[in-house]
Amino acid sequence: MSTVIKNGTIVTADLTYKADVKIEGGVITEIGPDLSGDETLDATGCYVMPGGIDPHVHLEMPFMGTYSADDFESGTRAGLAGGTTMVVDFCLPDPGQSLLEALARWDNKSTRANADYSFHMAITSWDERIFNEMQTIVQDKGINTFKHFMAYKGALMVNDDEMFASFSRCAELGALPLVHAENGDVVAAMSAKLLAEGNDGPEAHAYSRPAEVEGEATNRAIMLADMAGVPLYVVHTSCEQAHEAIRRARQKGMRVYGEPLIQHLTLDESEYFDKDWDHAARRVMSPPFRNKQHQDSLWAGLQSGSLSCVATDHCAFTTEQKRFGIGNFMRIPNGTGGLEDRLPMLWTYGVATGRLTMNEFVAVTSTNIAKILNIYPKKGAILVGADADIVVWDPKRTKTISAASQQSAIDYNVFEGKTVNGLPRFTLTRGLVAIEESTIKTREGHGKFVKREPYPAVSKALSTWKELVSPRKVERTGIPASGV
Ligand code: DUC
Ligand code: ZN
Ligand code: ZN
Ligand code: ZN
Repeated sequence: MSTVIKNGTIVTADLTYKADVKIEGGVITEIGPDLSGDETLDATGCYVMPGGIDPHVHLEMPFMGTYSADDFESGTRAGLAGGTTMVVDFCLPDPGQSLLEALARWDNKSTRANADYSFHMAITSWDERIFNEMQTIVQDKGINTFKHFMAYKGALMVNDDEMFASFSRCAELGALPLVHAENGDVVAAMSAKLLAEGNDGPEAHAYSRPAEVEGEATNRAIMLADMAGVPLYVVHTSCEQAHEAIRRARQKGMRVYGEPLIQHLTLDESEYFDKDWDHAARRVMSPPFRNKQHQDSLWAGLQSGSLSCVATDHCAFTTEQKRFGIGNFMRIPNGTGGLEDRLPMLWTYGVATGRLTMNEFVAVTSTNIAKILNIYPKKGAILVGADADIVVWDPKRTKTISAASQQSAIDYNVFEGKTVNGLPRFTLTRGLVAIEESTIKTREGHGKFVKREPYPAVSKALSTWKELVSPRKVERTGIPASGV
């Protein structure tokens, strides 16, 4: 059985050209003029692009006393409906749980996925068992990224010494550390003060997490990564201070990647102020939405290349779940949705406005992250041999975003009422047509775990637990010699 996508214009991160695409056995087998196959998908007037990869989602995640409402089935269905063909979820060990125990739970949860997926492993505590398991995670389990929370004190947060040790371990294993960069001590102090002063509403969440706490933590994480001799990926970069730190590090030759979210690019802090409680609480996430200057900085970063990819941090909670925080903003489950809307919103506010070229759009929604995660060109490419994860993008299709017609399991949408110009005509996951205009044809369980190989390790010799705790001489990389 073969499928041919005919009469479209292929758009990749570096090329735009007219050609048909032939798919057999879930992979691209031919690209060229006048191809034919058993099944034809008409792409007249459309752009044929690598499916989106969302590097940052939380599906059915235990968090703040509840579970995020979209699971791997509804989450990947929402993604496909919006042209996203792969997600990377965060595997989060419970307190005291080993990495491998947590991974077994995530393997179990993900069996219903409609599209391919991978995991980042979170380091939420630090001891010899975790240190040892990191090697198994990288070498046997196909996970080459480790997430560190610098916030959520008393829950997920790791301290600087733990983070530095874990970064050093990443360096020797050929893994990439990720950070949620907010100063958790300061956030905890400011939150307690706001609450004590009677500020219990959702707007206090934004006041408790100003841009400075993110800028400080981003700087700190970059310096620790430099000392450990390892690249760094900063999730949900939302402000100029964090972007500035990333830009400066990159100029010095460090491999530091920044990931703005579609929410921070298109929604601002006015969503929290002078709004009804539900409206504001539904938009409580960390980091919170910022003002226009920060948004401009993020757009500039995507344009200039100092920021690398656009994600969602999709972590959806129902209104009922958000209401756990009535009377205490610290109990409002943090998170917003966006999986279905990331590509249409970025196209509408990025490509249609002239801020991004179509090729840059593909780069920041798919190809860049495929390269960073070491899965290119299996993913993120329209090339012979690549997985047929493809979106046939119709720039003339339009809709007004509404919770009433979304795939996500929650009862509202933070982009409600926004009109998008540009939507999938077809979304294919490894050759399977999962979306045909508004018709959902997803197949539960079709999604497969994507193994990711380690990167070439910076230091070849693996240390023992004892050596890592009292480190040997640190090899610094990425900073040019003086005088350069
Ligand atoms: N931020 C959120 O808003 N939700 C999930 C975790 C996070 O860091
Ligand atoms: Zn985070
Ligand atoms: Zn409202
Ligand atoms: Zn997150």
